[in-house]
Amino acid sequence: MRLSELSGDGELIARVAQASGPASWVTRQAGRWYPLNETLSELCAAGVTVARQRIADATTGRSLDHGDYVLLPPIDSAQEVWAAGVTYERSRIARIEESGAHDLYASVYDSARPELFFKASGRRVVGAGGAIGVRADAHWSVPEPELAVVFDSAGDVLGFSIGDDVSSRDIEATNALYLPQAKVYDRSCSLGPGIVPVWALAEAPRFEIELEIARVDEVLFEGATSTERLHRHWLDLGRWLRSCLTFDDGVILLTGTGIVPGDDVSLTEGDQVVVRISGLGELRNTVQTSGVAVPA
Ligand code: DO4
Ligand code: MG
Repeated sequence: MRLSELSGDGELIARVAQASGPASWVTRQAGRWYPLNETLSELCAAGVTVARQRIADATTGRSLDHGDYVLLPPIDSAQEVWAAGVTYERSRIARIEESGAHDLYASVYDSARPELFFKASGRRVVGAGGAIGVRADAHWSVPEPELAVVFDSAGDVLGFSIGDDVSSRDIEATNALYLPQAKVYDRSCSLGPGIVPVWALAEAPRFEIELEIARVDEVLFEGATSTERLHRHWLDLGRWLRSCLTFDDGVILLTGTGIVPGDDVSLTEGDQVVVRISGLGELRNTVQTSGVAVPA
C-alpha cells in the first residue's frame, strides 16, 4: 500500500520505504508527513515523554514529499508482538465450544494471571495491504481483530494500532498444547496501518472494533465489539507481560478478540479481511496460503 493511499490527517507514526530503499519512520501532523530521526525501538527505549518531544521536534522541520513511499508494518525487526487470549466473554465461549475443554478456558478467563503468548517477531509481521496467511494444514482459520497496544521500555503506553491474530481454530481445538502452531506461522500476524500516539487520544480511550470478511465481492461475515467488553484492562495485561520479562525496545501487545465468526466461517485464499478500530483507521489484508501440509 502506498503512503498516499492512507486516509485521514490525524497524528500518526508510520514505517515507510522508497522503492527498494531502507525502512524509516515518519510522522503525520495535520495531513503532512515529516521524517523522524528515530526508529520505534529507539522511541520506546527513550520512553513516552521523550518520544513525544522528539516527534514534536520533527514537525518543525520540512515536510516530506510522500508520493513515492510505501507503507510497511509499524514495527522494527527486533521488536516482538505478544498476544493475550480469552479476554472477552465471546472468546471464552468460542474456545470452550470448539475444544470441549471447559475448565481450561473458564479458569484462565477468571484467574488473575492472563493467558499471554508470543505471536511474532517484528520481521515476520504483515502490514496494511499485505497478505495474511492461513496454514496449509488447517481446516478452520479465522482472523482475530484485536486492539494492539505499544508499550515503551518502562511499560507506559506509547500508542495504539490495529492487530490481526490470525489463528487456526481446528489446530488449537484438537489439543491446547498445539496453541503455538495454531498461532505462530508465516503471515499469521498483521499490524497497521500506523501507530496513533497515546497523547493524540482521549485520556481513557474506548475503542469500537469491527471485522468484515469478503469473498469474491460478497460479505461473508460482519461483526463488532467494543473494548468496553474487555475483561481485563490493557494496562493489567501489560503488567503481567512485563512482570518477569524485559523489553528494552518496547513491545506490542494484542489484547485478545471479542469477535468470533460462526463455526461455518473459515478463511480461504483470496478472501479480503478488513479490521476497523475507531480512532485508529482500518487494516485491510488479503488471504493467501502459508506453507505445505505434512503428509499424515
Ligand atoms: O486460547 C486461545 C487464544 C485465544 C485468543 O487468541 C483470543 O482470545 O484472542
Ligand atoms: Mg487472539
